[in-house]
Amino acid sequence: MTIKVHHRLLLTGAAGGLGTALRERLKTNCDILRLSDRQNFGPASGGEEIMLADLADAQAVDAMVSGSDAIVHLGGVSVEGPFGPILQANILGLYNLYEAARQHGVKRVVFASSNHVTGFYRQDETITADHPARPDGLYGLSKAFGEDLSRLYFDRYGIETACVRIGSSFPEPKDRRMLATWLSFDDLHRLITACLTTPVLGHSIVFGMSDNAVTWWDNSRARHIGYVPQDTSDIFRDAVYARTSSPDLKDPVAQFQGGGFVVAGPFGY
Ligand code: NAI
Ligand code: 15L
Repeated sequence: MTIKVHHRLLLTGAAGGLGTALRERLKTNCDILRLSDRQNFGPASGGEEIMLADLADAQAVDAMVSGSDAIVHLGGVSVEGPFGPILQANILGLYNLYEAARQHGVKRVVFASSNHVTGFYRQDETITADHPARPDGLYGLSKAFGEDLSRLYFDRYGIETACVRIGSSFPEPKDRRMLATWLSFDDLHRLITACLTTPVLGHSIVFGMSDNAVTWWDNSRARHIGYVPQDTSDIFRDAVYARTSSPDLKDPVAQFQGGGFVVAGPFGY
């Protein structure tokens, strides 16, 4: 299987859960995989280089991006929490990343957005990428900012971006909600590969999910990316039902797509 398209591919957030899962897989997509995070995560192995950088540090981000042909951007705050760190990593950090991309001529970015951009849609609604954002907290709001920022850099400078609204990417679905939102690591890699290789990406929003029977998201606006999931949460359904109780349908956690995120964080619900 030969799928290299880029010479040097930058992966941010490389020390995190998804960065760790993608590290080996993404080596098929490039000659050199440049790994970055703000925390030390050990030495580079074959075909890799490591450049540590805090996303809030414009100079460090500029050096991190320099020489890259494309970026898979996973770095940043990945859960709901106080605004300060979200502001630094997900808002200022994203601006720094796109400014560096513009200055160094990087033309394609895969941005790890989140289902929490639309977390306040209900679990009995099916939405497309055309539905307006309804963030379920400060974290989701920061990802909505990232989607808008990347659109500006496409419209003005032609930098193509796939905003991948990742559902729940873990080894297995942990609860009943994740039967709808689950994205296997292999499907995540398939989706990123499709985003990196499709001839014309433009500025696109795609929901990051496996081929789950229950779903709240319709990817028909993203057919041009060519993502075909091959895994499904359905094989876990009986086990998840056996170990979890029926949801209280009056509970916002069970009503809204964002699940626990709709009540998390500094303000509550
Ligand atoms: P994670 O929290 O395990 O990894 C994030 C990484 O970003 C960490 O290694 C952290 O050190 C780094 N980071 C945080 N602030 C930084 C800063 N200021 N400068 C440089 N690096 C910084 O998160 P995970 O699960 O690996 O997610 C990766 C990305 O995908 C995140 O952007 C997250 O929002 C997004 N995502 C993940 C989902 C999932 O199911 N795992 C679902 C939806 C979105
Ligand atoms: C996210 O955006 C988080 O990064 C991840 O940790 C999960 O909680 C996921 O959403 C989810 O909605 O399950």
